[in-house]
Amino acid sequence: MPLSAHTIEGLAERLEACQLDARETHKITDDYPDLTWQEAYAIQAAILARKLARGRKLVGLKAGLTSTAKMKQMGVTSPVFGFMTDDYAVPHGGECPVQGLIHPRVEPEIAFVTKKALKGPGCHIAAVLEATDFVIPGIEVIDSRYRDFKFDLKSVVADNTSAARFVIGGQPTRVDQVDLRTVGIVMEKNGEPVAFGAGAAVLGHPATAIAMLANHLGELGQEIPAGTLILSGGITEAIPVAAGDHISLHVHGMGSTGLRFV
Ligand code: OOG
Ligand code: MG
Repeated sequence: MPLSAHTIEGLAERLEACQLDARETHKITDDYPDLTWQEAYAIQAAILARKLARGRKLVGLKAGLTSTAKMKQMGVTSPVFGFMTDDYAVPHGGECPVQGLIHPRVEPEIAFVTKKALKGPGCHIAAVLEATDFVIPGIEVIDSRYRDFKFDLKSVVADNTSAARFVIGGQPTRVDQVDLRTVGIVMEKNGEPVAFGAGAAVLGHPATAIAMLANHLGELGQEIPAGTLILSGGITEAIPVAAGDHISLHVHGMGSTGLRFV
């Protein structure tokens, strides 16, 4: 039986309350094992609608579970898509209070900013590169609302793909100035290198993640507007963080960004 609009709204309310109160909950699929992709994305959309109704602004989109390292870590096999609102943004070099988060982890990512709309179906890497204004280093702070950070794909989609905070910074770089497959990254925690990789870890080329997002939105009759910030997904496994940790991400030729957990 498909979930009623009332049930979807109730599940969105539960997940968002857990996010706002920084407490864990059980998976949506524990109660609704037959949850469909459409319903999972409908719950996520209802969470966004709740935030917008309170005056929050949509500031970006994200692809997640786009690297083999991430898929292996979480035991899943395909990418997922979510959003960020203005309250998720941490300033470059700024502080991120851990109060308000449950069990945060950080991910090294390449962020894209578009200068033209991207519309699926049929969106491909060349269209993404053509529509990209610049790329820039980004660190995503993920924080699953599910107990022990364990979930299945549909539950994590409903939970807005664990989105919690993010920071971007460094050198905005044109896509013809960098090879996004071979570009190397190092993420440091308190000065110690903890994650290393190259852009190709993300679906062979991080722009592929943006094309997949455009194709996903195309199925819903939506597009990626010009001027959209998009996180293309963690290049490595996510690294747990706690108050006192300083995280920095260096991307070859694209500068660095970072944040401090307090
Ligand atoms: C889901 C979100 C993953 C990424 O970059 O792979 C993600 C999770 O692992 O909690 O944002
Ligand atoms: Mg991510």
